[in-house]
Amino acid sequence: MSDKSKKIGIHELYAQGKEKAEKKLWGASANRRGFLKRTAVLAMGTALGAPIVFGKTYPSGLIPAGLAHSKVPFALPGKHPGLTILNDRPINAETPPDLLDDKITPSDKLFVRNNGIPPVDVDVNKWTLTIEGEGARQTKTYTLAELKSKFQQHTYQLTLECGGNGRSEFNPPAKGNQWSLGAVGCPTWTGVRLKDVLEDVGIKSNATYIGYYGKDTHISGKPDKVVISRGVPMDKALEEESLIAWAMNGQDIPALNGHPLRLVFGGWPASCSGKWLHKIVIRDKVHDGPKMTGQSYRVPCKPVAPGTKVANEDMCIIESMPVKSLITFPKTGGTIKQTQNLPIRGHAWAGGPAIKEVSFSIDFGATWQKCELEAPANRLAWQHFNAKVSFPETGYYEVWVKATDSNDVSQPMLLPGWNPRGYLNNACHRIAVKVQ
Ligand SMILES: Nc1nc2c(c(=O)[nH]1)N[C@H]1C(S)=C(S)[C@@H](COP(=O)(O)O)O[C@H]1N2
Ligand SMILES: [Mo]
Repeated sequence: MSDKSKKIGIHELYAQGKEKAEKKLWGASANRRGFLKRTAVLAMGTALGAPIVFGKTYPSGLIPAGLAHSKVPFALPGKHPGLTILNDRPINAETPPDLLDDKITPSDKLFVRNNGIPPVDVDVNKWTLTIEGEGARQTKTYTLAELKSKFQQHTYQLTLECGGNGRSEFNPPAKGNQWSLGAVGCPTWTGVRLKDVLEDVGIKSNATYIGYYGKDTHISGKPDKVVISRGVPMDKALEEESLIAWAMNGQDIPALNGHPLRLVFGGWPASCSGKWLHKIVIRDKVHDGPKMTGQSYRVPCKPVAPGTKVANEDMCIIESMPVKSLITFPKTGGTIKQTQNLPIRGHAWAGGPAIKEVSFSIDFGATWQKCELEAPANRLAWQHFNAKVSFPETGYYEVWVKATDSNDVSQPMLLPGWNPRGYLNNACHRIAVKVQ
């Protein structure tokens, strides 16, 4: 379901073959008794926005009345219809750059990257968070209400970017979701400091890493199979901006983004920020949950030629994300009728350092001019830039934007180092402009 132009009605899709339609929409069809398989019922519940209570006896082939007038692919519940759906099982959707124009990303415009199936039966009154592990002085469980009342609450604007954002440009191509530019966003997050909670439990001197566990379920349908369990080293875990959050932009976190509780580590691969959070382990070694080991979220420790096979032991865990920027206005491909003072704007960020300069080029990187740059709302929030661009005559141009961080590291103009899984593409964003 990657081709958005092929939007058809759900009846039409089912008419072309019920089994095929169910597999396409829900990932599975009938079980031996003619009912819809459990995983498909879960996926259908996500599209409907509520769990199907009597899903056990949902007949295969039946179009849910709640979606009878839908076009497929469906708009994702709680999400802007302009998001580009890359995959629907699990759900992965990115935000086109022009929809990321807000200084604070609205909740319906934050991308979605799911590795499994979100929990459909969330009861906030029963939700708990347990902290345990070799590096914890005790095992302790908090209810959501306890977290909210016991610890001081903090709000930060924090940038989340998937480690694979920009993957679609690598050659030879890397497997995985073919993210282009929009697996990034910067909403505000409210919660408690992870540090305060870990200190309340007690951190032993052997503590090395934290790891998370979420309540999503594996795509295979196996109830005990962990979807993803990643984490961060203790020094990142203990930073002031590292949050256990329950709110995005002052409201409940959207279901697809981890309601009712998630970790948020601004500036690090968003895969560290566990959604539907119910357990944190304090480890005495580097956490080794699913997608923490092997080649996942790792790049070659030393640069390699494109296409090189790299042994696991030569792959290093991605920590903070590199300096990057995005032009959110104007939209690429537009025609303008002015040669003077075209406003451009967007955001720039890096995974730890602040941005100290953003510049633009209209001559393919030969010369650069400075943009105006705003200070971040807080550490690890993206920064806004704007400029007025004048063109010498009518014709085709590309506007390129390049950010430089406080360590004097700049974005590469074109593709950075190839890596087997296609992470960390922080090449300059380019937009096409025709001046008539
Ligand atoms: N429990 C859980 N947490 C998760 C994931 C997941 O699939 N399950 N995906 C991770 C990845 S790879 C990314 S990029 C971010 C995406 O966050 P978002 O969907 O809120 O944008 O969540 C991370 N946390
Ligand atoms: Mo990700």
